[in-house]
Amino acid sequence: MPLQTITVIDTHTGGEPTRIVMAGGPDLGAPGLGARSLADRRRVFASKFDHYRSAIVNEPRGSDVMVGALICEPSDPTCAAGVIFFNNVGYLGMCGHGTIGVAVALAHAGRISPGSHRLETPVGVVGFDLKGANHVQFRNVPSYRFRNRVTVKVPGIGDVTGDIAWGGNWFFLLNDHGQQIEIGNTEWLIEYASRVRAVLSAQGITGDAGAAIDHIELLGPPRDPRNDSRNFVLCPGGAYDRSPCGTGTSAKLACLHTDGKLRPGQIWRQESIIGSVFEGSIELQGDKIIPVIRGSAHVTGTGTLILDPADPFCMGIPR
Ligand code: PYC
Repeated sequence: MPLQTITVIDTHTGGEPTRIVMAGGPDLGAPGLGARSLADRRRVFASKFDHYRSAIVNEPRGSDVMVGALICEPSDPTCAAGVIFFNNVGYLGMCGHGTIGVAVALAHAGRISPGSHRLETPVGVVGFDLKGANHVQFRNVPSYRFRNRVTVKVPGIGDVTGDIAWGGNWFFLLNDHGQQIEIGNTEWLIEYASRVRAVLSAQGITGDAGAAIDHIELLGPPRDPRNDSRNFVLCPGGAYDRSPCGTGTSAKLACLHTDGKLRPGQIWRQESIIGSVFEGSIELQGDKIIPVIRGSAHVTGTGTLILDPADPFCMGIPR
C-alpha cells in the first residue's frame, strides 16, 4: 500500500466529536463495486474497506468517543451530499449530532451556504436548515416506538423496564432506573447500560425485523429547570454520547408522542449528561413522527490524516 492522505474536518456538537472525511476516503461508488444507494455503499464500506473506518476513528488517531462521517456522492441529486456515519466498532444508521457537525463542516469548506439542504444517509434522506455558521435544525427519518414497557432481569441489577424505539438507530429507553445521571457516575452508567444491552441481546429482544438494539438511553430529571429531561446514552462501542444524542432524542420524542405527552410543534428540551442541549419537536407522518431537532456544532480542527504503511498501527488499534 502506498502512503495515503485523508482530508478531514473535526467538529463537536454539544461536546460529542465528529470527524468528517472530505476527501481521500474509500471510493465506495467506484464502477466495479456496483453500489449506488447509500445503504449499498455502507455494505461495501463494511465488507471491503472496514480498515479505513478503524484508521480514521480508532486510536492512535482517534478515540472510542469519535464518530466518523464519510462524505459521498449522493444517489439522490436533490441532496447536497451523501454521508455514512461510523464509530469505533461499526456503522450507524443515522447520527443526529453528526448531521449537525456535517452541516457545519460543509459550510466551513464552502460547499453549502446558510439555507435549506438535504443529506442522504443509509436509512433515508434528512433535510436540514443551516442558520449562520453553527446552528442547524434537521428533520430526521420517520421515528416510532416499536414496543412499550419491556421488562428484563439484569444480573446484579434486577428487573429493568424500557421501551424499544427507532430514531434512526435502535434504542432501549429507561425512565424508572433509579440511577444518578451525573458525569461523576459515568463509569457505573456504562456498566449498567452495558449489562442491560447484553441481556437484550442474549434474550433475542430486538428492534423491528430482528435489528440489534445497540443504544441504551437512561432518562431522568434535568439539572437546568429550563430543560425537560437529562439523558445518558451508551453507544455501540462502549463510549457514552456527550451530546443529547439526536437519534436518541428522536426515539424519546416518538415515545412521548405515543404516550400522549407531546403534541406536534410542542418543544422538548433534552439535556445531555454534560449539560449540552438539543431542542426537539415533532411533525406527524402517518403512524410515525418526524422529529425536528435543533443544535449547534463548532469546527475544532481541519487536517490531513497520514496512512503510512510503515506504521505498525497505520490502520488503527482494533477494538
Ligand atoms: O446524535 O444520533 C446521535 C448519535 C448517535 C451516536 C452518537 N450520537
